Amino acid sequence: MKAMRLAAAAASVAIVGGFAIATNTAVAAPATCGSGYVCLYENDDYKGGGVFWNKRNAGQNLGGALGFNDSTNSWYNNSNVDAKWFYDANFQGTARCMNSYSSNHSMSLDDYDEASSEYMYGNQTTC
Ligand SMILES: [Ca+2]
Ligand SMILES: [Ca+2]
Repeated sequence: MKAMRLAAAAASVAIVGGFAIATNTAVAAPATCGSGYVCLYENDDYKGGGVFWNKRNAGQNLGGALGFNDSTNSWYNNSNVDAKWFYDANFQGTARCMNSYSSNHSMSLDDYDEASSEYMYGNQTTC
């Protein structure tokens, strides 16, 4: 996971020493992803419909009423805690980290349209 963390940090230029700093070169959070939220998007580059979650130490299934099962192509974690998304419902199956203040504007083809649940932690040490 270290490589993923470094890649994410390089992409967002938002993590320095574990806290976020604002710089001119930082990739700004999408307008749709408010401070404190983990945001999943239907399409690349934070476009399409989204699911926005800000409850710590809690998660949700993306199917059912949300209608977002196997839909996620990009995500933005605009919070100071780690989160994960899972291939299967109820936080099961392969898990992928969404480190605090990081993002992925285009997930790998393997991960495309796979997310079925997500969980937001209460710390920066889970991922
Ligand atoms: Ca999609
Ligand atoms: Ca799935």
